[in-house]
Amino acid sequence: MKGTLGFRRTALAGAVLATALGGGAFLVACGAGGQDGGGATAGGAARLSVADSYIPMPPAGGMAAGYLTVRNEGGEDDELVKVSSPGASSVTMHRSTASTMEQVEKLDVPAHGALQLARGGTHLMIMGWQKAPVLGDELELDLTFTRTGTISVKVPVKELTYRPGQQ
Ligand SMILES: [Cu+2]
Repeated sequence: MKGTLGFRRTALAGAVLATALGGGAFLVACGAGGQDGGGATAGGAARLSVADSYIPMPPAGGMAAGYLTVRNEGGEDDELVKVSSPGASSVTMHRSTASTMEQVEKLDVPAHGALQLARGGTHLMIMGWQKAPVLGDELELDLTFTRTGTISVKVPVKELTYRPGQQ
């Protein structure tokens, strides 16, 4: 009798434990799914995404600036080494200094950090538009990174005074 009761308790405890473990495994699976399948390399390779991209409407026939943020959620640095566009003959990377701006060959995208191209700082210079841009147009930019390869984004042409986060 005593032995049988003891066995039942053990079996019950086992069933509870199995349920708890099952729930835990389910949560882990959900977490991995939210990372776009990148869970296996978490903390390893660079994982890039582009946000807040825009081009302030340039004066007629003039050169345009391009701004965007490249986030790196991975554990490895990357660097932007080339930008091109099927809709413009020249896209270069510029860094603003106190009085002028200079072209740069590459821009760092630090691990667990971001590369920010913003007004008054680093930016893209877009020249030779195939078709004069109008508000609401989107220009494809192909961003090439040392490790990640090329990411293509459609960048909207906004009014001259536009800033991300306001409409
Ligand atoms: Cu410039």
